Amino acid sequence: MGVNTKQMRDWLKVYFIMGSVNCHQNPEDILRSAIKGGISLFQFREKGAGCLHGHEKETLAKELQAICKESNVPFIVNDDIELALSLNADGVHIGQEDEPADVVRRKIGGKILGVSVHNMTEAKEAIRQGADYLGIGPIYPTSTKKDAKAVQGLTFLKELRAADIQIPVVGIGGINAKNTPPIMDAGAEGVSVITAISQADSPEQSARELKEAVMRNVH
Ligand code: FQP
Ligand code: MG
Repeated sequence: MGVNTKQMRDWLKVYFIMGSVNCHQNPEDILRSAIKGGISLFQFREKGAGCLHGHEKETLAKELQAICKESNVPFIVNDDIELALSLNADGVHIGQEDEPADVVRRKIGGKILGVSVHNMTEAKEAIRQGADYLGIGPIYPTSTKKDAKAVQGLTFLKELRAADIQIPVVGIGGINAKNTPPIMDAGAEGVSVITAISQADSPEQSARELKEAVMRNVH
């Protein structure tokens, strides 16, 4: 376990994920607005058709990390453990197709480790291997991730809580302020979004509405 559970639960409330391909405006401006609106955690996910690589990816990561630092919003890197280590990021997020969680845990020491899981076997394994939180989804239909699994709704999240597994969890996939309450009721600590903030007319307002929806339904 890398971080304090109570702190982790708080960070997961409004978890914004983004990379350059998700943005129709300048990514730095979107991140600044999202932070003003109240996001609690940020994941740099530079992935998908037309994404940046190498030096350009690293430069954008550094710029977004600096913006997070100003506001004490932890900066998580998706998939790219080497980048996370070289930037001294606050943590990493990995899925089932990425490096095994126990290997990543050894590489990152006490940094935040998030793992995507889709069933009880994967969840128990991720916990055993040192995950600080789990990402569960897609809760609702999404078109952002081309290789996303079938929509799973809230069934698995409810199953996890019914089994009294209390690791911090964030829902992901097709989430907005309006459809947030059932996710919180099912036992999540918070919600994770890409599109709802990155492509909103006002990322700040969207982040604020997500935060309000989470706070009204926090358990
Ligand atoms: N949950 C979360 C989080 N972040 C993610 N990036 C994913 C799930 C998806 O490896 P993965 O992780 O299955 O796919 P990809 O690397 O394409 O994102 F919990 F943080 F919200
Ligand atoms: Mg991944």
